[in-house]
Amino acid sequence: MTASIEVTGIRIRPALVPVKRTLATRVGTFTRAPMLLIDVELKGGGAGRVLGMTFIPLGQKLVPTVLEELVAGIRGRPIAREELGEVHDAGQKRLTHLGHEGVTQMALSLFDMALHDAMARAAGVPLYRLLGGRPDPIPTYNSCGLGIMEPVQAAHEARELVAEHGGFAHVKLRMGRAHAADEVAAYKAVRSAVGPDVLISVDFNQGLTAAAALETCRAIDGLGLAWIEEPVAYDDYDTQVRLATKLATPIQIGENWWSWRVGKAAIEMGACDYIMPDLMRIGGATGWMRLARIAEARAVPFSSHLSPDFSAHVLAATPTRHWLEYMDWGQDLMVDPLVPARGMTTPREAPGTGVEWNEKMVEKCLVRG
Ligand code: SMN
Ligand code: MG
Repeated sequence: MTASIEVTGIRIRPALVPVKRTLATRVGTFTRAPMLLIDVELKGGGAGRVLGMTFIPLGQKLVPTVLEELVAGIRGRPIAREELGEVHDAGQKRLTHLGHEGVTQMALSLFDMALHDAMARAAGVPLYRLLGGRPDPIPTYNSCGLGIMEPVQAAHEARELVAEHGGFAHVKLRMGRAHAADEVAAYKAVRSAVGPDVLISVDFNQGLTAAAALETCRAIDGLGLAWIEEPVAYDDYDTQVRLATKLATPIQIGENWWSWRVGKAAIEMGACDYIMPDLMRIGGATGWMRLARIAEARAVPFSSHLSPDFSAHVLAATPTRHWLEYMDWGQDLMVDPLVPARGMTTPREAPGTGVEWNEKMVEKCLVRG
């Protein structure tokens, strides 16, 4: 597939979008999603588009500065499809003295994602095809709710979530309550609401101390959970190795990996059974695909974190693809966003990711000044 692009500029717009269901987690309570709408502009009129979530509004101010610097580094230079990995690495090198985590890595990841989208559009193919993938339907869980809440509320929300978009067979419950008994009570309420056949995974968002982790995880280990996600601090690998060794329930981590190399090391040390990198932290499509090859060699199930419209394409090219996380935050900013049907998501056939902005909604949510 021959394609090349020449970037002439970038347009970055911050938007704050209300979320339909407030999500309380151990890394914050989300009532609005701070998004960046990114358009990379190409010579000849083409574009690359990506919607990024910066988690907190401060990120909407910091990430664009770095992104603009990265674009300045490639402006006016033709880039071939085969060069995208080198462009990613050269961009990372430019940022070395600021470090390769946090704001810099988020900007680099979005830069890489926008360039991949632009390249696929220039080639006239869907992104999954540029990456060598297949448009098979991807199993999807509904993650648009089930924050830390009382059992009665959780039961109500779980019933709603499994009924959406023709039905889901998997939901994720956030954990991190004060007592293990409260976690079990929340789980039981959700289980009785959704019945025996729906998978339930749980996410601690790093909420447990190393000292408490084994006891709390043991208390939920017999519940038949699909996975236990991020039980402790993301970089506490000793504890994660211990948990993965001692628990029957699979340990799922990865959304806070700031590079594919960290993911590789975590897999090799046995810190997890499943992995779920975030595109915006792992190094965009380049970082994701490097880790996908490592996961293939070691047969590690690979899921996504947020960004469903982009994740569907990279998962379609991931040999050990497992679950797509469906999160609708910010999707109203898009025309015809990618929505699962009966618990499955299929990447679109339009060039790139197929993302186009719903300018009416963008106008309403734009952060000005
Ligand atoms: C999560 C974290 C931050 C924002 C939204 C959701 C959570 C997840 O860790 O995996 O869904
Ligand atoms: Mg998580």
